[in-house]
Order: sequence, then structure tokens, then C-alpha cells
Amino acid sequence: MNEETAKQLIRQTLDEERYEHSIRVANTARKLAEIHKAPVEKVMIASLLHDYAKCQSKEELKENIRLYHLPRSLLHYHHELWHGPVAAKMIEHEYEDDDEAILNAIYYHTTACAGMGLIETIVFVADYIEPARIIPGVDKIRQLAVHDIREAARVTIKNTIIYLMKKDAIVHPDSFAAYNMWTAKS
Ligand code: DGI
Ligand code: FE
Ligand code: FE
Repeated sequence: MNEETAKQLIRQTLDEERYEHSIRVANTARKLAEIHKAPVEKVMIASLLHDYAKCQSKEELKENIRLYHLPRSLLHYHHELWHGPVAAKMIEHEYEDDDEAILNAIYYHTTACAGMGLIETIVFVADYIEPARIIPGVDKIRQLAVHDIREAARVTIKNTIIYLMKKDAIVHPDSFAAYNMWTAKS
């Protein structure tokens, strides 16, 4: 897998809007990778592919969760969470990419999780702060991301958990685990 192949894959799979989002996430992630001295090529591949399964229907995603033996517990959480794990498995099996950081960055880009490394953290934050996002508090995170990527990730997951709890939505335990990890470290 390389950047060009990743771009071709999402051009074939995603609609125009989602494709443009993925390009913006990748451009944002490239800058963060350069600033924080992360491997740029890996960050680019992961961020280009992070929403690879986003345009699948709920039924297709459900079928792929079964097909790839993903945890059935995913089905107990919001279907918005399914596209990351499904994308990671499709990339791993269909395109034989076995880079663990790339696959984890794709898998956990929505929920985050404990033990995320720099590549995973950059993709997670870039998805939240790409220039077209209009979210309360996002400008503060854009600033934080430049000098303290972990604090940026911590505030990102904190905002998302608060947003979900205000709606009385259920929250995946991986999101709490990520919040706890980043809060304990900072
Ligand atoms: O795919 P994108 O729209 O680019 O971004 P995403 O994958 O982060 O979006 C998924 C949405 O899922 C996000 O806005 C919040 C929502 N969501 C639902 N349940 C949870 C959740 N997000 C987290 N972190 N944890 C949850 O349990
Ligand atoms: Fe996503
Ligand atoms: Fe995204």
C-alpha cells in the first residue's frame, strides 16, 4: 500500500464529499506528522483510508462485521462506530496491508482507545480538526495539536464524550479508556 494506491481506492469507494473530507484529513495529518516527527507515509495512508467503509449501508457493515469476525459487541453501540473496524479488516485482507499502526489508526479512528501511538493519535485528531469541521471548541484543539498532540486528543475525546452524554447516547468503553489514558498522562 502506498499513498497513490490509497487515493485510488477511496476515489473508487467514496462519494465526492467523503473523498474530499479524506483528502483534507490527510493534508491536516501530514502537517501534524511533520511537526511531531511521525512517519509521514504511514500517517498519510492511514488518514486517506480511515473512512474507507463510510459509504457502506448499515446492512453491509453488519455483514462485514460477521464476515471478518469482528467483535459482535460492536453491534450494541451506535452504527456510526462500525465503519472504522470494517475498513481496517478490508484493507488488511483485500489489500494485504499488515502495518499494525496503520490498521489500528483506521480501526480506532472514531472511538479512540487506550494505548494509541503517535500515528493513531494524529489520525484521530486530524479527523476532528480538518478545516471544514465546524464544531464548538475545535479552534482550541487546532492550536493544541501543533504543540501538544496528546492534549489535543484528550480534549477531542472529552468533547465527544460530553456531546454524546448530553444526548443520553451510549458511549463505547474504548472512548472512556482513551480519555482516562490521556488524562492520566497529562
Ligand atoms: O466518519 P467521520 O464523520 O469523519 O468521523 P467519525 O468516524 O469520528 O464519526 C463518527 C461519529 O460517531 C462521531 O461524530 C460521534 C459518533 N459516536 C457515536 N458513538 C460514539 C461516537 N464517538 C465516539 N468517540 N464514541 C462513541 O461511543
Ligand atoms: Fe469516520
Ligand atoms: Fe473521517
